Formats: sequence, structure tokens, C-alpha cells
Amino acid sequence: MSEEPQVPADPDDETEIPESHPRYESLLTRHRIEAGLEKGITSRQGLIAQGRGEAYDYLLGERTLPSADEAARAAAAQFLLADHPVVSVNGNVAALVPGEVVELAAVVGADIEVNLFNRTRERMERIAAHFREHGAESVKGLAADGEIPGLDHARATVDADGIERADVVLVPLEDGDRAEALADMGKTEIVVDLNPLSRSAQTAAIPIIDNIIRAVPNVTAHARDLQGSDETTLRTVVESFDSEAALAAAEEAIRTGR
Ligand code: PTJ
Repeated sequence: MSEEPQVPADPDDETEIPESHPRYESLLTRHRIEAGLEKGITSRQGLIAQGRGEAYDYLLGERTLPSADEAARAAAAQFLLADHPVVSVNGNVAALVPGEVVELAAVVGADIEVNLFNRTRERMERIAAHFREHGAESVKGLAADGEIPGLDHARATVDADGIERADVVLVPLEDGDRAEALADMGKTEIVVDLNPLSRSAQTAAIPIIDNIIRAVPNVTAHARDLQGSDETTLRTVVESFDSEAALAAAEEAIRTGR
């Protein structure tokens, strides 16, 4: 007699996913993205982006590489050195790590700004409300009075007192065009992306090649650890990070499985 399957194919509630399951994190991620789609915060393209990310995560061994951990520490130091840090969030980030983003922003004193590839007023408002439900006091992105030069109108729209004036921006799961345009504005860019070959990762000052589910809490943990460090210590952490070596280490891990 066959045993009952341990994991429902389509759990209604994420607490139904057993933590002991070997692919727990992947199932949890899928569940959150599906729920995000149902709530109208994640786009249908977001499902495809998630599938692409998952494939890279599988090849990376669904773990945080030592090089990704170093990147997360450098990101935390860079945030603590910033005057106007911003965490840019889209429909996938909102679905996957809303509470974790709110916590990170609080620890490093960053603003949260909704910035969408497929921008609609309705989805902007839903995502902002979703972050407020998860504890964000204010969420930027709806003023839409600023601009990223070099992009078409919808994708260029930002808040003047948010991303436009930011010195350090975390852009997770970003498309390459916008990551490049932000870097061209002179911003110090921290990217979270599972693909070390993506243009966003290649453009970033600090590319974190890791699943956002692991990366955001890891940056927060490093920020807590580094809080209270003097400027010289923080600068040393940032300057000793080698982005090219980190990208190469991730590519090597994908190619060799080590
Ligand atoms: O909500 P919107 O309208 O802003 O749209 C968001 C998406 C993600 C649909 C949009 O930005 C997009 O199409 O992105 P791309 O060009 O597919 O790039 C997404 C990148 O994120 C890819 O390189 C994926 O490998 C990576 N990625 C996907 N899921 C994860 C991830 N990286 C880290 N963690 C993940 N869970």
C-alpha cells in the first residue's frame, strides 16, 4: 500500500509544509510566490523569474556560499556607511520576504521603495499596503516625482526623496537595464540575484549571489553584528570585498558543484 504523500502539492497554508522536507525552502518559496500572485502583488512574469532563480539555486546547492556570505557582510557595512540607503522592492520581493525586508530596513535605517518592472498604480498600492501590514511605517514609490535617466517612462519612475536621492540602493531580483541605469546615476548598488552571469549581478558594486529568502536575513544579521563599529572598520569590510572573485566563486560552484 502506498503511503500518503507528506507534502500537499498545493498547500493552502505555509505551515502545512513540513520543515523536515529536504526541499522545504523551495516549496515555501513557491507557495509564497503563488500566494503573491493570488493577492495581486506578484506579476505572472514573476512566476517565470522565480523558476529561473530556482534553477540557479538548485545548481548552487541551495546554500549560501562563503563568497555570498562575504558579500552579505560587505552589503551590511555599506548600508551602515550610507547617508540615504533605500531597499527597492518589486512583486517577487514583496511576496517572498516582506517581514524580512522591513526588519533589514529598520536595522540599517533604510527607506523601502516600491519600484516595478510592470508598473500599475493598483499593484504599487497593494505592495505598499502589504509592506505596511508587515510593519513598515512608510513605504515610498507612490509619489513618483523622480526619474532614473535613460529608461522609458514607466520603468524610470521613482520618488525624488527615495531612490533618486539615495546613495546606496539594494535592488533584489532586478532586470539588467534598470540595474545598469541606477549604477550610471552613481549609486552604490547592492544586488541580490541567483544568476552570477546576469547583467544586474555583473553591474553591482556588491552582488549577493544567493536566494533572497536567505540573503536578506543574512544581511540583517551582519548589520546587527557590525552595528556600533567605527567608520574605518566598516570601510575595511567594504574595501576587502572583491566582487569579481565573488562572481567567479559562484560560477565555479555552479560548474563544479563544489
Ligand atoms: O514585480 P515587477 O513588475 O517589478 O517584476 C519583477 C520581475 C522579477 C518579474 C522582473 O524584474 C523580471 O522580469 O526580472 P528578470 O529579468 O526575470 O530577473 C530576475 C532575476 O532574479 C533573475 O536573474 C533570477 O535568476 C533572479 N531570481 C529569481 N528568483 C530569485 C532570484 N534571485 C534571488 N532569489 C530568488 N528567489
